[in-house]
Amino acid sequence: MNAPRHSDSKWRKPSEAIAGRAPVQPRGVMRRYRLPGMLVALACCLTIAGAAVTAAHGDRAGAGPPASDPTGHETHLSGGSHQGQGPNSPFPENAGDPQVAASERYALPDPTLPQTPPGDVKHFVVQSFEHVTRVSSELPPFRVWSYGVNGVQLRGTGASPPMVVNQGDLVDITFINGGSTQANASFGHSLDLHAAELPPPEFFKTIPPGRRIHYRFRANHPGVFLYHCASPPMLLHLGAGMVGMMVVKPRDLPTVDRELWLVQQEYYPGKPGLDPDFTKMMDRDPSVVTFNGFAFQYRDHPIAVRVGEKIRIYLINAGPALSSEFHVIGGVFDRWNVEGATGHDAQTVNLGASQGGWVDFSLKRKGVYPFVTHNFAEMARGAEGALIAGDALPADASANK
Ligand SMILES: [Cu+2]
Repeated sequence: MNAPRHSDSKWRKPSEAIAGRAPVQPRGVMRRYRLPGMLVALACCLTIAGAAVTAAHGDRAGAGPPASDPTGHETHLSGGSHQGQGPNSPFPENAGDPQVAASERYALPDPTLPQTPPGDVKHFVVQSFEHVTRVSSELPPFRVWSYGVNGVQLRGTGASPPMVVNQGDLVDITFINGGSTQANASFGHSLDLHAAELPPPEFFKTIPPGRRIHYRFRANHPGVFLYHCASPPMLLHLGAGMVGMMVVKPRDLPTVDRELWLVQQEYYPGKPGLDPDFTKMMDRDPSVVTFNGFAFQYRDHPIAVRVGEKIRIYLINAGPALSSEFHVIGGVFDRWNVEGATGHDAQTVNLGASQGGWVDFSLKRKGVYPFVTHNFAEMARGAEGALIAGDALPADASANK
């Protein structure tokens, strides 16, 4: 790399970049996707694919085992994938045209950790989909592969939603590879849950577009676990975006005032509108590194918190290649947990690819507190956000001044 890939605006001090920006209030509503009542049975051939991806992956559609495998609980959703060509398709015929490909609108992911679902059994329907989106305001849109969870898709970014359960819960997973026109799945995909103690060939296997697999597991171990596609080559599927976070809350976890989630994730854009660049993945050379699927989004829209409140951020470094050194500028972590190890009074937690944990802290004065990976090459590629602390200043906060 001979020169920064982003404009000079990305090289400002964090405080300069944030000044004057409106904070984001955590929201409860994300962009939602409605599963059609009737799935279309169409056989289509995909003719557009990134050359590098095709070379790396081989057969695009139809890869994987046949339907109705009794051990894997797999069933067929009538008809398989449909490579959408209609007016709502994010992948039209002229997919190489950035103006057309930009049709998926950006929507800021809510950084508030979702509630644990009610009931004794935690049900999650996880659906893969492939879409053309931006992951940075400064780069053209390209084709990202993502997951939706229980109908929530974070379209307009490259992020996939978190899942949250409690230690000891029975977790019921239905993974659907595409299964609708809008999901637009064309590759074989899979779902590998690091929290699930199951034999991978049976449960994390690749299924073709339009198929589903169902299984249950007991979430015995607390932690922040990666989920990802395990279809070969895994580097391609993870590098294309197929990663997310499952939080398994420990039984004795102290309560806090605010819980947030951040997934650090790399992107390797290819040509506009087309699949990502596998060569860049092999070279471990991402163009973009994000928190929650879009470069600098929480720097441009800082997350509003209250001075003095107890904040917990659940973290995972999805990689697939690089490490994360998570740090809140102007803050010190009172406690942290990474991969079962715990500590206190820390400035930075280090996360290798696939590792996760959480940090507990509070902010002592009003103001803006950037959070970054302290590997500044990755920060400069987009892994930078901010908290903005204000309101309800506790009476004793002056003790810290
Ligand atoms: Cu995949």
